[in-house]
Amino acid sequence: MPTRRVGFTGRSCLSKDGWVSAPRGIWSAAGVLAGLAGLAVSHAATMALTLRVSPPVAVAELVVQYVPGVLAEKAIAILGHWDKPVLVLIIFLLLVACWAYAGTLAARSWWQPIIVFAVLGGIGLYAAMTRFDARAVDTLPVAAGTVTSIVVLSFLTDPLRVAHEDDARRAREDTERIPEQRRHTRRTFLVRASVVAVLAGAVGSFGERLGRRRRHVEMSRRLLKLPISDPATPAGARVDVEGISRWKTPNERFYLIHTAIAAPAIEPSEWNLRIHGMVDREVNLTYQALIDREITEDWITLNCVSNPVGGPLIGNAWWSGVRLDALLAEAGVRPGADAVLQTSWDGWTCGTPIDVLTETGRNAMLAIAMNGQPLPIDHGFPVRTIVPGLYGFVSACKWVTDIEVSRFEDFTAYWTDKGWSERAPVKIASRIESPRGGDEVPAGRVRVGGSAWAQSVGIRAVEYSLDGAGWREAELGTVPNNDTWRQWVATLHLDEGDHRLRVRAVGADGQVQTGVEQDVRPDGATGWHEVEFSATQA
Ligand SMILES: Nc1nc2c(c(=O)[nH]1)N[C@H]1C(S)=C(S)[C@@H](COP(=O)(O)O)O[C@H]1N2
Ligand SMILES: [Mo]
Repeated sequence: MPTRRVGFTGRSCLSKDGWVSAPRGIWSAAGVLAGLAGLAVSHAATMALTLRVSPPVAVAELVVQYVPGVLAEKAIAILGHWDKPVLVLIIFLLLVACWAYAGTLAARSWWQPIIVFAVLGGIGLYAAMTRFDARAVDTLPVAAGTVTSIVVLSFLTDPLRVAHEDDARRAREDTERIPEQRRHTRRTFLVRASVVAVLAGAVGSFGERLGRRRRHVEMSRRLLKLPISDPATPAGARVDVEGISRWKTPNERFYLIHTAIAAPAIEPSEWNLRIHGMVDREVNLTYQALIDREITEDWITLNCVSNPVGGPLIGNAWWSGVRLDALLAEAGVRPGADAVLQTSWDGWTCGTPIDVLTETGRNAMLAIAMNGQPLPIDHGFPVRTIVPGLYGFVSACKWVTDIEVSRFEDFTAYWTDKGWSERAPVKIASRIESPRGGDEVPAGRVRVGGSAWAQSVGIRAVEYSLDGAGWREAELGTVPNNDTWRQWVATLHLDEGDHRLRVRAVGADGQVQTGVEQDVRPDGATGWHEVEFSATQA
C-alpha cells in the first residue's frame, strides 16, 4: 500500500489507515491561493470605492500606532525609510503563513479554516474601523475579501476532499483503481487553481490600474496652490446645543450623491470646459485659465432633492470659484435661451435655468474649492457647479466639462428623464437635530435645536410645537447671507414621560413652511419634521 504514494510525499493528515490523497503542501497551496484571491478582491474593492488604504495597509498603520517608541526608533535606525515597506512585507508573510495553515486545516474540517479567515478578517475590520478617516464603507473590502477567501478555499479543496474520502473508502475495501483517481483529482485541482489564479490576477491588476490613476490625481490635487481663503465658522452661526450638526460641514462629513460607481479621477491638466450652444462666441477654458480669473467665495448650503423631511442630505460649506454670470456674458447668451445643459466628465447631465445663473444677487459659480481645500475628488474635482437656491440634481454638476446654452424644450437631462422635475428651487424647510427620535433626556430644562433654510430668501423665524401645543418662536443663530442654513435653539421644560416635538420655518418673505406632506419626488419633500422622545427623572 505505501508504494502507491507516488508523487505524494506529504505526511498523512487525515486517515487512520495511513492514506493520504493529497500531500499537505497541496492543501497549504490551496489556502494560500484562497488568501491571495481574497486579497486581490479586497484590493480591487478598496480602489473601486476609492478608499485610502487596503486592509493590510490599515493593519500596518494599526501596528505603527501601537508599536512602542523605542522599537519603532530601532526599526527606523536599521531600515531607514524602508521601515514601512518592510512592515507591510512582514504582515504579508504572516498572512501567507496563516493562509497556508488554514489550507491544512481544511483537510480535517470545513469550519476550522473559516475560523482562521474570520479571525484575519476581524483584525482587518478592526484596523479599518480605527483609522482616523474611517467610515462604514471601509469595512466592505475586508468583508468582500474574507468571503472570497472562504468560498475559494472550499472551491479548491472540494476535489481534494472528495478524493480523500474516496481513497479512505477504497483503502478499506482494498481496491486497486486509486492512482487513476488521484490523477483525476489532481487535474481538477490544477484546473480550479489556475482559474482562481487568473481571475485573482485580473481583479487585482484592474484594481491597481484604477487606484494608480486616482492616487496620481490625489497627488496633483494636494500640490495645488489656489488663491482661496478658508474662514472659520462666523461668530454666532453655531448655536449652543449638544448633538446638533456643525454649521460648517467638514468636507469628509459632507453628503455624497453621484450616479458614477467610482468617481472620475481627472487631472487638472486634462480638464477643459466648453461653453457653447446659443451663444455669440464659444468659450473654452483650461483649468489654469479658470483659476487665473477673479475668484468669488461664499457660504452656500447644498441640498439634495432626495432629502426626506428631517433627513441628512444637506451640507453647508465655504465655496470658492468663478462666477458664471461673467462667463456667460463673455459668451453672449442669445435671445430665446432659457437654460443650460451641463454635462459632466462621466456623462451625467442636468438642466439649469439661465436666469438663475445670470442673476446678479446670486453667486452661481464654477467651484474649484470647498472649505479652503481644492474640491475633493468625490465632490467634483477639479471643477463643479454650485448654484444657491437650486437642488443639486438641476444645478450642482460635479466634474463639469460642458455647458450648452439652450432651451428647456430642446433637451432632457439625467433625472428629468426619470420623472423628476425640470425646475427645482430648494423648498423652505427645517429639522430637529437634538433630540433624535427615541432619545431619552433628563426631565426638566432641556435645550433642543436644529437647522432651517429658505435659500436665497432667508429665514425670519423658526417655530416649534411641543406635544401639540401652540407654536412658539425659537432663538436663531446668525447667518452671513440668505443662502445658508440657519441654526435654531429653544429651551423646553419637560415633565417626565413621552414627548413630541415639531418644527417649522418662516421665510424672510413671510412664507410659512407647509405641514402638507409630500414625497421627495418629483421636486422635493414637504411637511413638518417631528421627533418623539421621552424625558426621565435623573
Ligand atoms: N457628475 C455628477 N454630478 C452630480 C450628480 C451626479 O450624479 N453626477 N449628482 C447631483 C446631485 S443629485 C446632488 S444632490 C449633488 C451632490 O453633491 P455632493 O455629492 O458634492 O454632495 O451633486 C449633483 N451633481
Ligand atoms: Mo440630489
